[in-house]
Amino acid sequence: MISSHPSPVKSVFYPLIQQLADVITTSWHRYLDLEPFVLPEGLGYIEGKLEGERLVIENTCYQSQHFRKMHLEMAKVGKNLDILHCVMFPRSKYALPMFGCDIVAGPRGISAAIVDLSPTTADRTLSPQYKALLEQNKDNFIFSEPRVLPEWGYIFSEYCLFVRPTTAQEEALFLERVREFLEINCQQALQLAPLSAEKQQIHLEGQKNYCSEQQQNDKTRRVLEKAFDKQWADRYISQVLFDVPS
Ligand code: BLA
Repeated sequence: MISSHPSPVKSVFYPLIQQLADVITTSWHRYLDLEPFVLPEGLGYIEGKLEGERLVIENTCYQSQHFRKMHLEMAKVGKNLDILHCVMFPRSKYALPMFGCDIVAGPRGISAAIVDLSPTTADRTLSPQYKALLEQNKDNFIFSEPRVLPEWGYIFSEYCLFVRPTTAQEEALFLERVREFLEINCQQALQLAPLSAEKQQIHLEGQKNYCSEQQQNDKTRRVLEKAFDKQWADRYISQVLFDVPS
């Protein structure tokens, strides 16, 4: 069963997920000129149910002068799994990286917390400005359980943080790093001039590659296929989570 409602009752999420969602939307409102972004028909608020596991997805989506789509998704799978997913897709007119964040929380705490500003250039490097800003506080963010990226993780930058936070202190530290990444990305965006058509093509290709590699994440696909079906999961991954820009 799949249904969509115009005005859903808000779910209660794992605390770090709610805090992260607040940090993300606060920074968007603070720095950017937000306009609504309308998701494909019926894919704003979603409920799916299969094998007794209920999946609820709440989407918030904007666009701005610099970003073609800023997507925050909070999902609840059954009673035990809470997910936050966020991507800022830049307009290819600007030499901007992809901001991405994913948190997976279960009854025993968070199993995966990842945040990155991923390059869209042909040589897969961030600009010197981004590097300098990301370098500044890098050494303050040390975690006891770093995680190893999957094979498609080559799309991420050397500043990618992928960890399992083990204490409330580590959760707070992760939140702080996400706040920095967002601030850096929004402030850089506001300073950039549009690119020439030729250079735009490079960043467009970079974004396409990022999206097609992210679409390979089997762990995301499995959760969605279980609650809905294969065809629905495919459509959601390719049109909402990681749509390739035209
Ligand atoms: C991992 N993503 C996961 C996991 C699940 C999901 C269940 C496994 C958790 C674990 O290994 O502990 C599920 N993520 C979802 C679902 C949605 C989602 C269902 O967003 C949406 C409805 N994923 C992203 C983004 C990034 C990302 C933006 O959506 C990075 C910026 C990364 N998620 C990511 C990575 C893993 C992961 C790298 C680990 C994959 C692996 O270990 O193979």
